[in-house]
Amino acid sequence: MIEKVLIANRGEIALRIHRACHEMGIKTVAVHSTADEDAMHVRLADESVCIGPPPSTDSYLNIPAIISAAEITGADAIHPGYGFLSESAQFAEIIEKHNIAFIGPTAEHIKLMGDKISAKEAVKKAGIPVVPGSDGEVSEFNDAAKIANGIGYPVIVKAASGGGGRGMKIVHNENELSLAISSAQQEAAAAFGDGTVYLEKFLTTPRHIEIQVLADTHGNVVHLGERDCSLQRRHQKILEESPSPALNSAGRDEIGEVCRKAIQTLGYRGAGTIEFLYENGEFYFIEMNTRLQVEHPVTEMITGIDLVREQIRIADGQPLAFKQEDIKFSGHAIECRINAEDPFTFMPSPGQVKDYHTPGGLDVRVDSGLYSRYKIPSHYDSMIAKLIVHGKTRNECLMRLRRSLQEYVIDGIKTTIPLHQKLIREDDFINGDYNIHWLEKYLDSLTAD
Ligand code: MV4
Repeated sequence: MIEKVLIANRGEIALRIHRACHEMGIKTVAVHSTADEDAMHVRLADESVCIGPPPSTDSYLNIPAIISAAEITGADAIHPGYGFLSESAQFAEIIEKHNIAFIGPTAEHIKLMGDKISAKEAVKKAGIPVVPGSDGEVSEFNDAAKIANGIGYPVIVKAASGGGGRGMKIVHNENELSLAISSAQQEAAAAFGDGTVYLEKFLTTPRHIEIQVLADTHGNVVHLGERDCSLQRRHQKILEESPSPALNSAGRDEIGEVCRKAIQTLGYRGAGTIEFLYENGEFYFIEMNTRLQVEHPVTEMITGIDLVREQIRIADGQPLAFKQEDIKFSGHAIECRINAEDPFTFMPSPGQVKDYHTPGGLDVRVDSGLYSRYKIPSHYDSMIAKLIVHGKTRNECLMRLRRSLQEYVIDGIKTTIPLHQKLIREDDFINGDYNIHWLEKYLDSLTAD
């Protein structure tokens, strides 16, 4: 039985995990850097341990310090949240060697999905549609040219150890191919210590749609529908929604069932997200995330399922409490990520919060560690809050979101709230008519005049 969970994270996600634990009667241990002594996640937890100085490499990424904190406090499980050590196979392995439960998948599955080539090969074998491209690594120009001719230009060169948009090169014709491969290889070797690259057909105007799955240790797997995460800037998501405006319930059931079966075949455990590009009615796998994601609340709002509670139950060896047919998708949910940044230049704006007032009312959720007079440290990610709103229809959700964004007061710093207020009034957004390039074009158009 899991009785005490160490939360190896900070900010809103640390609070989110704490809340699930306390509802389950589980004690929590917060870890924190010296910059986070006054953070809400430290105040809420039953116990807290300082694990190092402000830079995350010395604190939130410091595996020995975190393991020591778990041993000292007698925690029987560790939840990594997202970011930081959440996709470190080494962290998962060390935790389990210390007889502590890792609230996440096995180290083997983290490793498998961390390498984009082995991930693609594994999910393809398990029946998931992938982007046409090379079968594995490309190194020889002649092989690459043959593959590119076969699939047709444009193609994209990606780093096997990349992901999240790092180390990619778009190639429009054969003349550009050789240089793209060698520079991608060099950049990947420098950035990830692995110069392996592969080739894919470049999809020009896709949406980014991802499927949430949950798998227990008894072979039961469910999918929890999709999230549309197409609205992003420089690979940072800004707003996410579910259902996707591009999908109907038959389309959802179809791709969801493909994912459910594949995850079962792979023997995966825990929460996971299968990321697709979606273009002309077709899904193309790109990556799998082996962790809880920032945008998980939109799925919780339309399914009523507490994803963190399920993660903990799975780590505790319990079977899923529901079957696929028990899962009902209800209404529409949208999440706005609120960053301590200038809303239009995205320059970071850390500092002290003055007046603070959160929106409320029916179907309005705020996940945040903010409070009045809190000093936002400059050492970490600029996301300071998530506003998640639900409605019976997309239109009702939008009405409620407009109202909630108006109510939200975060004085003393710049935030991305004004961007959201403007964005959700755009016709293309209201019509659900957007793809992965829409937001950057929109932002360009704002600064052009
Ligand atoms: C692509 C693509 C087009 N075609 N792959 C960017 C992040 C990484 N997860 C994969 N990415 C892309 N892969 C093929 N074959 C376009 C992108 C991409 C993108 C994907 C999702 C969300 C936003 C994006 C923004 C630019 C490019």
